[in-house]
Order: sequence, then C-alpha cells, then structure tokens
Amino acid sequence: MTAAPVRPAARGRAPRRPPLADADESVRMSAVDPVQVSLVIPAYNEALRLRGTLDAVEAWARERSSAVEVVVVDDGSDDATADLADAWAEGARARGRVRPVVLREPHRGKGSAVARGVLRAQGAVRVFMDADLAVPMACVEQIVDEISRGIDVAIGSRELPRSRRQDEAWIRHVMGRVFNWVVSRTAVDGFRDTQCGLKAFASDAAEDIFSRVALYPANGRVVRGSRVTAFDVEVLAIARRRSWQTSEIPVEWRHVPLSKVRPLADSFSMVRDVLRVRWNLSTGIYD
Ligand SMILES: Nc1nc2c(ncn2[C@@H]2O[C@H](COP(=O)(O)OP(=O)(O)OP(=O)(O)O)[C@@H](O)[C@H]2O)c(=O)[nH]1
Ligand SMILES: [Mg+2]
Repeated sequence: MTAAPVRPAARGRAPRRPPLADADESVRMSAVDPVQVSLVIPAYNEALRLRGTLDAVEAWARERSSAVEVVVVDDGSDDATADLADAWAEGARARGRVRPVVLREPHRGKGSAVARGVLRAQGAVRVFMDADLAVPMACVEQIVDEISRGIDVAIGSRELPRSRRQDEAWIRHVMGRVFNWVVSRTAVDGFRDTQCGLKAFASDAAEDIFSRVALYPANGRVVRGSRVTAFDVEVLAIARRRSWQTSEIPVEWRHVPLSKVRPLADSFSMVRDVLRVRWNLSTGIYD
C-alpha cells in the first residue's frame, strides 16, 4: 500500500487565480513586469520547424496585455536550432512583446529539457508545447485560461469528444491507444491522452512536480539521439500523488512532418518508463 495523497504543504485548494488581463495592443513588456505566462518549448534539431512556431507565439503574445515569457530549451542540437533561437530572441527582445530566454543544455532528451525550462520559467502559468505547433495557439490560450480559473494542472487531449486529429497515420493512433491502456492499468488512471505535447501548470504545482521527477530530471544523464519518452506519464503520476487538481481539455491536433519519434523503438522504452513510474509510486519516492 502507498501512503494516501497529501496536498503539498497542506495548502488546501489553490486560491483562485485572477483572470489574465484583456488584450491591449499598446502594451510592451518591460524588464520588470512580472511574468504571467511562460511558454516552454523543448527543441532538438528543429531548425526547420522552430522559427514559424516562435513567430506564431510572438503574434499571440502581441494580442495579450499580460507579460509572456518564451523559454526555448535546446539540448545540443546538431543543426542551427540554438543559433536560430538566439537570433529570434535578439529580435524579440527589441520588439518587446515577449521576454525570450534561450537555454543551451547538454543533450538529456525532451523530458529533462522540459523540466529544466519549467523550473527556470517565472510565469504564474507555465506551459510546455512542441516546436512543431501541432496544436494551434487558440488551444494554448484555452489551456492558459484553465489554469487562470484555478486548475493546477491542465493537459491537452486528442481523445475527448470535442478533440480533432488531422493527418495522423492510423497505426500511430492505434499504438497511442494501446499505450494509454497500459498507462491507465499500471501508472496513472483517468486520463484519456497522457502524451499530448501541450500541458500547463500553476507555478506552485509546476515547482512541486518537476522538482520530483526521477526518470528524466532537469540535471539527468546525457543521452544519444532524440528522446521523446514517456516523461509525461511520470509528471501526471506525480500530480495525482501530490493531489494537484487536474483537468483534460480537448485540442485540435495535426500531424506535422519531420517527427522525432521512432514508433517501434520508442514504444518499448516508453513502456519501460511506465513500469518505472509504477515502481517509483510503490516505493513512495514522489510522496
Ligand atoms: N530538447 C529536446 N527536445 C526534444 C527532444 N526530442 C524531441 N524534442 C522536442 O519534443 C517536441 C515533440 O517532438 P516531435 O518530433 O514533434 O514528437 P511528438 O510530437 O511526440 O510526435 P509526433 O506525433 O510524431 O509529432 C518537439 O518540440 C521536439 O523538438 C530532445 O531530445 N531534446
Ligand atoms: Mg509532434
């Protein structure tokens, strides 16, 4: 038996967060504005996909009056991803619509890059999203609103009745469904889609959860090749174990070419990750 979930620091329900301010084109960020929303984008060999995403993010931020921080986490890309991110950051700083941060890390894979970015971020709402913009900014807006309404952890889902999926190979969908079944039977139940690359956290939940990850921590070991992994499963298992309030929201998702996923090889290592999460839950290391 594992210990009953205990809400962190006995804080009770998280206080309702004030809604973020309305759009106001005239507002420019100053260096001292408190960051409201942090968007963390893990990026590995994304020279072809990243710039369009950063431009879309900046355009989205321009429509908001609240301060938006964009944290790009490159972990040793072989291509020009980091330089491209730096060049964008320089321009973005001058334009003053977002606060750009580019982290250059040793290559530890997506899970570690996300943990590093989320823990480094300063926003009251911390989102991580994929560099391929598989989910449009309108869904990012919705997931931010969910946290602003007082939810601690909101996750994008491609499996709810109002979700939309475009251009996905049927075999990937079937594999995803089998994986979700395995996850629900072994590590964390009650989520229809643990693997969507869009998730958002209130800052206190983010710090509590990401400081506890054990599989792919921010300072984990260096790896070879692209590593998408099942780090999301651990994040959600910790959120549950720590009694953070979670919600799943429908997203519009489209398959974007140049995926880093190797469906067969990654499936094996992802199931291994899930079993490790199960073991960690039973030993109480997340309590
Ligand atoms: N920093 C870092 N990011 C990674 C790594 N591997 C993947 N990513 C990022 O993770 C995000 C998702 O990668 P994708 O290749 O789109 O994989 P996916 O969305 O899980 O799978 P698809 O459904 O095939 O698109 C992208 O932003 C990648 O750059 C890695 O090793 N390090
Ligand atoms: Mg993708």
